[in-house]
Amino acid sequence: MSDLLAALDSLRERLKEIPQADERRLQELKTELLGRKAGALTQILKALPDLGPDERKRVGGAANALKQELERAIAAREANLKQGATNLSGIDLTMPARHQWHGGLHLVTQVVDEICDIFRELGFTRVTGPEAETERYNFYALNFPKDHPALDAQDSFYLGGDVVLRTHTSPVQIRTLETYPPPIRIVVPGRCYRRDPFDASHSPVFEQIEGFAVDEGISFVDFKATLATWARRFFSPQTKVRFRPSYFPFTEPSAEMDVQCQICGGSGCATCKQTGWMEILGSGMVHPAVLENVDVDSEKYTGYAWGMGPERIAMLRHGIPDIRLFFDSDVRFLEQFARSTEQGGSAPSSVLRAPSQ
Ligand code: 2NL
Repeated sequence: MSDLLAALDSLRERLKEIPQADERRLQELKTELLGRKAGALTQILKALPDLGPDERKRVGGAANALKQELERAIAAREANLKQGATNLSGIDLTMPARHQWHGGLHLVTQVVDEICDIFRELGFTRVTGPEAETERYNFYALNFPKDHPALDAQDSFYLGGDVVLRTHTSPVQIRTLETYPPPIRIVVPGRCYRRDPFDASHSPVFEQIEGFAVDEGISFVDFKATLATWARRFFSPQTKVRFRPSYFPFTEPSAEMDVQCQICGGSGCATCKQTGWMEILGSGMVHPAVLENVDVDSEKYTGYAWGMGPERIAMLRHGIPDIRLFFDSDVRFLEQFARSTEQGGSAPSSVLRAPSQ
């Protein structure tokens, strides 16, 4: 008999489930507990005739009391659910959902992806590599003389010994040349570090994209045509470009590329300092010494290379006056450029990691 009372006690526990049940669960509970054939309480009531009179009275009384409680709880929940369903008629199901912010890509990230995607169409593979480099990869392989000022701790961040935070992404080109035979066409975006003041036009941490092509028979014509094609796709089809002589240790000859000012169209304004032109990148034909440093035959192979600053390009394109705005994380600034990642903002199409040996 105490078995039956214990069974009633555990059935009483199940009362708690009723107020939480949805419509379907409530029907299941009704059958499980009060079902005419297999209901748990019905089973107990069925056992009553086999008991002695005293026991029958005690168990029967408790069972009937519980049955009433269960029935009341179920009826209350049924009424409750029905009321909820009726209330739904007052709700406008066509009302647009509340706006939700899903985040977006930083303007500099968008510019990097856009630039690399255009070069991808022109046959260039996107490659990345380490930010901590040895002097050999960051300087010597690139034909920097031992006494070049960039090798000074005043100008670069040394991590100890000959390990330095890369000052440009060129080491990735060296690693790629060491690993893959030409023809090579790559674009290399990534963070770089220089001991520069943090002012309106400098940041000690900045993004760079370098590009690099090495093959048989590459000439200055290929280089000009490729970069001019990129500029017209990135800025606008009518954009004019010009090349001015320059100097870098790793290219010969070297050139700066300007594009027509995107703010005034070439007539002269504050952004272009009244010149009508904006300097976009430094470039040149790969110096034969750089190729020889990684055992590429400079008689057989030639190439071109360039380096550009995505922050600077984003600033010129949008008339942003201060590079520090990119690092402040002020949402009022950033959200002006934030295409939601769900509305066409895209991840880079594909990235190859340069092997580290
Ligand atoms: C600039 C100038 C430049 C390169 C980067 C390069 C890399 C190798 C060999 C030859 Cl491995 N050149 N890169 C060439 C010319 C210019 O960057 O003003 N960047 C913002």
